[in-house]
Amino acid sequence: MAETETNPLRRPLPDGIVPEGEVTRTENRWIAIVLGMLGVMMAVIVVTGVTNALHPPSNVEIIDPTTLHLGGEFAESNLGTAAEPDGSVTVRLIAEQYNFVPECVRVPADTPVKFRLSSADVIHGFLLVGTNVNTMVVPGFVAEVRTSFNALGDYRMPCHEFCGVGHQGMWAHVNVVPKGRFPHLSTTERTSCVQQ
Ligand SMILES: [Cu+2]
Repeated sequence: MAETETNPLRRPLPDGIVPEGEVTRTENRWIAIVLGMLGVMMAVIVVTGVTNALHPPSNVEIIDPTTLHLGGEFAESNLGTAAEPDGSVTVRLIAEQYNFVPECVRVPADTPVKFRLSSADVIHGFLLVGTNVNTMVVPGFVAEVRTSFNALGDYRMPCHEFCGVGHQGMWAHVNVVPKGRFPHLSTTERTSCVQQ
């Protein structure tokens, strides 16, 4: 004789109620699947890290974030907009908690613009609304983005990677002026629109 028939406490479950044993089995199955997915993701992070296969989203160009300000391309006197011999301009910026240096850059309209950025501390983001410019700024790497502006005016430039408690205040501007109003710069001169 079956146990269920002799045990008065074992009454058949009402319709729609799943037996407890089956619930436990289903939960255990899901726990195993989730742990497996976590394991795969951890393995991908560790393997790509150990084999140096983690790539920042732009060009792979490394730089020492602890000595950015001491000399070389990202020294303070070299930041801002520089004119290139071919008529294009290069804008160099440092992203740091919680601002961009310089916080306002001026560029001519209808001209190829190359942005080069690096971070002095943590990961920041660089986004120009309404353009193709959208990149992460990862410490240890130079982020490079090329664009050109055909509409004049001020483009707001928010940091779009959460970088700490002051993140929401991390904004800068790109000021696009007509070609004729952009100053003629020698090879060593830099310009910005930061008010002194
Ligand atoms: Cu930031």
